[in-house]
Amino acid sequence: MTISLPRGTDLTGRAAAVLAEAAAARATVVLSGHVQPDADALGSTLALAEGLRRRGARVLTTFPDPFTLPASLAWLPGAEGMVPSSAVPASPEVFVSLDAASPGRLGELARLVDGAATSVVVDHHASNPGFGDVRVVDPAAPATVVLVADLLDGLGIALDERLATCLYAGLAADTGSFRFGNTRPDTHDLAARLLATGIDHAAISQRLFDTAPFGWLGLLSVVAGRAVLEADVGAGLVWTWSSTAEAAEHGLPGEQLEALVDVVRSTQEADVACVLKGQDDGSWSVSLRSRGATDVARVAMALGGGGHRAAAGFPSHDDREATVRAVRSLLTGG
Ligand SMILES: [Mn+2]
Repeated sequence: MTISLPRGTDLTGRAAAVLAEAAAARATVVLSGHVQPDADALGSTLALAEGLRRRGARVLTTFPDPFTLPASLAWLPGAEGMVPSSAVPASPEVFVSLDAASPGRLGELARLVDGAATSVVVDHHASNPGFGDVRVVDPAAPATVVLVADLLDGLGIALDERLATCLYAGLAADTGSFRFGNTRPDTHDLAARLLATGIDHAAISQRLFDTAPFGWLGLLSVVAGRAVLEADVGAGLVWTWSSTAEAAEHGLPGEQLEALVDVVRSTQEADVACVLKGQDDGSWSVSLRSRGATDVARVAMALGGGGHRAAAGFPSHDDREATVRAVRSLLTGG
């Protein structure tokens, strides 16, 4: 079923109606976030799944392989009930994609976009090309959980502590704890609603952002120590690298590499921060951040990735020097 709507149609309302209808019919709904899900992808998935379950749907939550969650996210309510992609039907009545900027970000689950009778895409990436039958794609939304909160309202689901914990995790993560430019007045309105349910927001933030094994300090010192500043590239570039193997040397899981860019991007002399993260297969996963003057989503998209204006990423199969050269060239070439 493809639903095409004229411009300006209330897409959130339409999507809520489609989901409400599916729930009332006890339909099977499969929900997934992007590969290596972050707090927004996971919080969106778990909150919407719980809402649909309460409305009567048969709900399955999953995410693309590798099917492992970092300790910083595995505690989210409902995460324990997620199933590997191999355990979900290929042709469910409804498939919901959350926080995935493109079908490619769904890995092996991308086939459900066409395999499901109806696919619903909920996302806030500026680079989203538009896919799925029903699209709730709003680049102005600071997080996908904001769109999910609207859907839950549309479904008539009252927010409680369990739902609010999932939503707050995504909201705090994608707004940098309300520090990034994507934070709007209504972002704080939603945060207030979530806090009013009684969630322990300090504990949520500590688990998400301020908890790492002692080995993290050793890894950080090595990676920060080898950072290179190229102040004359574009509005300034600072870059460094690490790898899952190096993280392991410090007794850390690979996901610990994700937090490195948050330290590197504080460099005053560089508008763009770039961290190359070597993967188990020898390829690079590259994180880009802008302090405001550079559209790093444009850079990432040109190199086969995607993201937001101030935070984006791309994969690379080139060597380290060639990968940085490609970034440098896009930053200077305009
Ligand atoms: Mn997001």
